[in-house]
Amino acid sequence: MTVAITREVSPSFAACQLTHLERAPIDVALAMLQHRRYEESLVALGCDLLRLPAEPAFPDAVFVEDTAIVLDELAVITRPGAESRRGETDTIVPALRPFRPLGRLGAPVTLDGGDVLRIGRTLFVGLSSRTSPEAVSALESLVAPFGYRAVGVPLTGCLHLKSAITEVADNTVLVNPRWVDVTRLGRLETVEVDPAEPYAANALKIGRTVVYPDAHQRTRRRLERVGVEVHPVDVSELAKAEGGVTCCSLVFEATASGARVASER
Ligand code: CIR
Repeated sequence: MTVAITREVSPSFAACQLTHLERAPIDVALAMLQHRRYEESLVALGCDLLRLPAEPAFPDAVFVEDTAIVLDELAVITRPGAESRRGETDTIVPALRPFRPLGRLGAPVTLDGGDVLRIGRTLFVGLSSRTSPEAVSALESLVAPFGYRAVGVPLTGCLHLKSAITEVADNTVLVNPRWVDVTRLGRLETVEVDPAEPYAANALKIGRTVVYPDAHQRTRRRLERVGVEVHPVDVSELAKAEGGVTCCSLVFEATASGARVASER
């Protein structure tokens, strides 16, 4: 069973953090509707949805990806880089506990889950404004017992590593080469975003399909040309908050005992 943890859009969403975008008016009711449609897409693709209630005190709490890294063997609770987001992890801990043993990154390191791209047994960690260089070794010390390594990756021009690169099929990544040097990630097949669509590198892979913003039609055609199946979603209001499709969920396989707990809810 595939589980997707999401969190409803906060009523204070318009007060979100912004790093690279100018603040544009956000229609919060529309953001809530788009988010609901996004959740429906996850269910249509076979996920069992675990929706957490909105957090009025945390405008960015819909972006649950930043609060945890869920691996097969454990989940690591992060320490988000933006101070306004630190408290978001408090309700993620009980949500993940039924599914995985938990590790936790402690002060002073900071790390946003959006900076962590797992390819096989390697966790690539974006050295963004949110993630401290020391987070790489701190993360590695938690995951090394399970055979993972962590590798820091420099970034320019974007918020998180997964704004610049995501996995769209086995050993294949979608990348904006202006924001990250993909050769640092080893030998991978690459699809580059259309240069007119710099924000198009964030795709959420579920099975053989990617959930993908319908705003990026040119890059969508590039994905389809290489055989990636695209499930489009309209996330225009979430994008105004610098959120993409990976940011809004934590997707993972439930263990047998986790599956039992989830269905008992
Ligand atoms: C922030 O700046 O933290 C939010 N407005 C956007 C976070 C997006 N999360 C992600 O890319 N993983």
